[in-house]
Amino acid sequence: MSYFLSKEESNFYEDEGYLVRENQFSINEVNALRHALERAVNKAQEKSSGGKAYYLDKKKFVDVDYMTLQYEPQSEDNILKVIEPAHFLDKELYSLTQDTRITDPVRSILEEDEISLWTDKLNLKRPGRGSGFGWHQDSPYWVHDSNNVDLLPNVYLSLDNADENNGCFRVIRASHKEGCLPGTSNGTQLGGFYTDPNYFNEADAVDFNIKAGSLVFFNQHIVHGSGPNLSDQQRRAYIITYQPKDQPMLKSGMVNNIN
Ligand SMILES: O=C(O)CCC(=O)C(=O)O
Repeated sequence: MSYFLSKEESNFYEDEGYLVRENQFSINEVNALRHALERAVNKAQEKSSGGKAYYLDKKKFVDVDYMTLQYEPQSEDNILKVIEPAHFLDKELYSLTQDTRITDPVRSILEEDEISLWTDKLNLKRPGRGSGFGWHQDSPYWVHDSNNVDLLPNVYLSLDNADENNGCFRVIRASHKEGCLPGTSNGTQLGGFYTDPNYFNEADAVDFNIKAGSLVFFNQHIVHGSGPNLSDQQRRAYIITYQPKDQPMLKSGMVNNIN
């Protein structure tokens, strides 16, 4: 079975900068992936004591084993917000990076049969604690490390049902067309990574009220973000980013071609 994009889907992705494919993974598969995610979280927490901690805008980060851990702000009990990358923490996450439901559409987007992994991250957004992600593009984070910044499509796999209450993923439709946009200049350390609101229109936001097991493919230049999780439900996701074959991964510099 193959999962390449239809012409219509490819055109939609090109025009809008994103594409949703709902219910691609069964609830049994999602449950197994949730376990894999929680195993990865435990491993990352164990490793974190051997890493290097630092603070940006009072937010805690730890670098360990080619991995960056980001913690929830104002959380005294060290709640993890993001683990990047996570594929080497658990074999099920690693296998997922090779799953054709994810990689065939990416091959269509890149118009390449052979692709490699760029990066991947677990976004954990815990009930009542998980903070949001301000509007930003991914490309300004990557432009200095990649020779292919126009060729880094993302895939968001929703591991919980999501809506505005638990901080569903959102994009600004068609905001990917101008490449890297200017960042805000509010004097903070991370401010430059948030997109200047003069360069997009929040009225063009698309909220992904999607079920666990659904996929959102999105362009590395699209402006995206999400609100906090104020609910009592989890809102976990795995985001995987690809590139053409034989290219080094973001953090480790190793090459991880997809079979
Ligand atoms: O998980 C989310 O809701 C947003 C994630 C995001 O913006 C990112 O990881 O760049």
